[in-house]
Amino acid sequence: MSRAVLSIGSNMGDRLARLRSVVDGLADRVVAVSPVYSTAPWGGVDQDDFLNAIVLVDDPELDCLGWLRSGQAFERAAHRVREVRWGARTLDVDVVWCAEPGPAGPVPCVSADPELTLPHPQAHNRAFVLIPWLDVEPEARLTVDGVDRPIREWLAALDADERAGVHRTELSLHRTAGGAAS
Ligand code: PH2
Ligand code: MG
Ligand code: MG
Repeated sequence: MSRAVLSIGSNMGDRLARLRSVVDGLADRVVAVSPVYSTAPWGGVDQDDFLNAIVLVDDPELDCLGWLRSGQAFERAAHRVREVRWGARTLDVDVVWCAEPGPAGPVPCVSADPELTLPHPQAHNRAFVLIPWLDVEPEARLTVDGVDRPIREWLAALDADERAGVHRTELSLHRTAGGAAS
């Protein structure tokens, strides 16, 4: 069993369809999906606004690296090319947090591997991650440089400007009984 928090984002082409491709592809592994947010670009690159959401997932077969590989497969299917750091992209699937089972409950993965750094090293700086994450997991906590805090506190510590760039939309990624997103 491994449980993960995935941040999904798109700012090129049919952005909502890109996000839906992930939720549909993850299918029964999806535990919860946040509302969809329209978000100002983070990171200083001049580009179009993103749509962002958070997906909570669970799969007995996948470890944390497995979630990375799964996310990369969705990115390839969206014809993503490696581009400017923090620049425009058809689809980005980031593993924000992941936990594997331990004797006393899930144990968060901590990794400094540049291919998959966990928790995601920028998650606590990104309102476009923290706001939708709070929607689906209000009690979640995140450890940054040895400091463990509820994500609502990491969010409160951000500049008001960061939070002001994140707007909830009426768009939905929820799946219907037939399997398609509504
Ligand atoms: N992703 C980035 C860089 N900047 N800004 C927003 N608002 N949303 C993103 O998903 C995003 C970004 C690179 O991964
Ligand atoms: Mg990213
Ligand atoms: Mg990424």
